[in-house]
Amino acid sequence: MKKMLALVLSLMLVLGVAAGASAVTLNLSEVHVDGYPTTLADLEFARLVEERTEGRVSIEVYSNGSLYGEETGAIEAMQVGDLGFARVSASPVASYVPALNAIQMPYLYDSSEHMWAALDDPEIGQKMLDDIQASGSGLIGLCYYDSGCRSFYLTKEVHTPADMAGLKIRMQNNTMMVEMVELLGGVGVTGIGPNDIYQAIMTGVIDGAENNWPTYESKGDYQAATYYILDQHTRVPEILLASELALEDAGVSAEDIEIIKQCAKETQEYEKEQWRLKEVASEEIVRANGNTIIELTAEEMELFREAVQPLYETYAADYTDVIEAIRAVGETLE
Ligand code: BDP
Repeated sequence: MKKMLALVLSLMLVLGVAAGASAVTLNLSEVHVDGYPTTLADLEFARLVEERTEGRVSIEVYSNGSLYGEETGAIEAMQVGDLGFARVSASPVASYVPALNAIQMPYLYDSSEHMWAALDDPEIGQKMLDDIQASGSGLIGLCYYDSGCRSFYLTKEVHTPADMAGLKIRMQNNTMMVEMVELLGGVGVTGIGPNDIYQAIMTGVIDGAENNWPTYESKGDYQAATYYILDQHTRVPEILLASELALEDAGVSAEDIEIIKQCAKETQEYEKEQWRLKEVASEEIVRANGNTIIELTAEEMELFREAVQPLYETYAADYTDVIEAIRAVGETLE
């Protein structure tokens, strides 16, 4: 009888330990295709988290917008705890955390090095990541990824803002970005997810959109809008986000949240390397397709730059300290 009791007790203990250490699986939403730099980084993040938490936290990556075709949907799902993670552009996140506009103002950075020097700065980019959570958004900013420069791609040849008059252009869900295109003479259209842009151009709902070389190429949009106008209006970093509520509901410990943050940071350099390779490869594909790539003259570029300056008054007036700090970082690089 005693033996029996001991057996039952030890069985309960084993089961109890197993239950206490039970693994949780959380989903990660990604709009890009498999093999895209951010998707590769998501997978690397998932691999590291699984390894470092010794299986306590597993992350399932859903690419190509298969969970949420629009990033605002993913962000809102994270706010209510329905989704664990998402890799999104900083642009739609600014609709929930307006301070984020300060790191994606048009013509703010002189180069990729400039942007990274600002994002890596503890007082600028890292503070901004912390502010995402501190703002009460319910989101945890984990790290940034590279996304190059965004330029317009259209069904029509454009060299100046005047040429853009009346063109309907798909923009990300961010009112500043919509106003930007309006200051340039176009009409901003939102609510179209990255997988639906091709069709919207083909059916004449829009005359084009704007993005970096890899998205223009990998979504196939380069086959619908063949003029790529290198006005390079913004550098918008990508952000890997976690949901405070989803982590809490899943019972992820504070120690494991620290591990998750650390793993995310470690994937940043990996994504940047993948980005460098993909940017070149995508440009080659688009050029080989015979698309018209429009390099603007210095004067034409200046027209774009000047037209969007009012946004600094409307959207960055509360964050002049951040803008000045970013500019100061740029000066140290010159
Ligand atoms: C790409 C970003 C992606 C955005 C997309 C867009 O990587 O996160 O969803 O732009 O324009 O560059 O919606």
